[in-house]
Amino acid sequence: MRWDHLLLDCRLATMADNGAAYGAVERAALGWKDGKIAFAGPQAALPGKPADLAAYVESAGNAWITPGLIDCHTHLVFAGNRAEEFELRLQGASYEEIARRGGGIVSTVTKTRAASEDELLAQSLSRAQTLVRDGVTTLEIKSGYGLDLESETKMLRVARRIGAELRIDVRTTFLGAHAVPPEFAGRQADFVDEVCVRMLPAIAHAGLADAVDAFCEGIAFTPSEVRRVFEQACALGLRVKLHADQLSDLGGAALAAQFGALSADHLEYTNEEGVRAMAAAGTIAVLLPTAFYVLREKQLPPLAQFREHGVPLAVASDVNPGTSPVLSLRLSMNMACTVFRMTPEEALRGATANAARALGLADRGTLEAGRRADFVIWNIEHPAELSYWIGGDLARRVVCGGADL
Ligand code: DI6
Ligand code: FE
Repeated sequence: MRWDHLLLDCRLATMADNGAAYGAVERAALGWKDGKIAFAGPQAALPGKPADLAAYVESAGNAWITPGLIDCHTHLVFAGNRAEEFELRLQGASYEEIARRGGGIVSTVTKTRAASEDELLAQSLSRAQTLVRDGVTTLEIKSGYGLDLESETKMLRVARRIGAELRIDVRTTFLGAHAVPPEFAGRQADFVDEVCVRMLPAIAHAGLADAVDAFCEGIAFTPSEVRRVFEQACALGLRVKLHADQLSDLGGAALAAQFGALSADHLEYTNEEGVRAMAAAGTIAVLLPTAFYVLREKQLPPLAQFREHGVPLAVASDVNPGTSPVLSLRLSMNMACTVFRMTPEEALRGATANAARALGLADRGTLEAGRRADFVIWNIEHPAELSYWIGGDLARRVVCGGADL
C-alpha cells in the first residue's frame, strides 16, 4: 500500500492546532495517496525509507506548503460588469441609491438572464481560473443573478461546470432571496413565495445547491422574509448562511444563529447579542474586507467581540460585479489585515481551516493525515507573506485532490 507521492524537505503551515504559529512543522514531509493526505509531519517521523513509502519521491526544496485556499463566499458567476456604476459611485451616488434606482444587482440580473449557459461559463471561467492560480482549490459560488427558476438553475449548473473544467471543488449556494427582480416590483412578498414554494424545492430536488443563502438588509429582504426562506431550506434538509448586518443592524447574525447557520457573512453592524448567539450556535463569521473597502464603509465588524466570544473567523473574496470586483483571495486576506486588523495567521486560518467550517466541510482546511490532498507550494520565505504581498505570482504549484492543477 505505497503512497502515490511523497514530498521531502517541506515547511508545512498545517493550520492544525499543534501549538505552533500557523501549525508550522519545519523539516517536514508530505505524502498522499488516492487524493488524500497519508502523512504530514516531521520528516524524521516518516515510518520508513522514502523510496519504500511512495511510488514517487521528490524534494520541495524547503518551500512553504499550506492547505489549498478556500474561498467560502463568492458571486463569481455573472454576465457583464458594473464599471459604469463604479463611475457613478465615484461621482457621489451610494450603493443603496443605485440599487433603489433599479441599477445594482438588478442590472446584473438582466445581463445574466440574457446570456446563454455557455456564454456565462466563458465569462465566469476565467475569473475562477485567476483565483485558482492564486491558490484556491475549493470555491463557493452563489446564484442570485438569475432570480427566476430557469436562470438560477443555469447559474448553478455553470458553477458546477467550473468545478469540472478546472478540476477544483466548487460548492454551490442558492441565493434566490438576493434582490427582487423587475417582474415582481412592488410584490416582494410574492417573490419570497416564488423562492420558497417554487424555486427552492426544484433546486433542492435537482441537487444543484449545497446550501441556501439570503440577503437580509434594508435594500433587500426583511428578517421575517429570511425566516420563511430558512424554514423552507431546513425542511428540505439544506444548511443555511446569511448576508447579515452589512449596511445596517437588522439582527441578522442572531437570526442566522437561530437556524444553526454554517456562517453569517459581512457582519459590520452586528451587535454583541448577535456575536454571543453565533458563538453558541457554532456559526462562523465570514468577513469580506474587499466589499467593505469598495463601498468605503466606515463601520468595522466587531472583531474584538468575535475573538472574545470565540467565534471562528473566515475571510472570503465576495467576488461580485458590484461591491467586490476582486480576483485574488490573497488580496482579501491582505485587507483583512490592513483594514480589519486581523493578524496574517488569522487571515490564513480564515482562508483555510475556518473557511472549510463555513462550508460545513470537515475533510479539508488543514494539512493532516486523512484530509483531502489539497495544498499549495509557495514561493515565499514566511507564511505571513501570503497576506503581506499585494498581487504577485506566489503559488508555485497548486494541488487539488492529489492532482496538480
Ligand atoms: N452582498 C454583496 O456584497 C453582494 N450581494 C450581497 O448580497 C453584492 C452583489 C452586487 O452588488 O451585485
Ligand atoms: Fe456576498
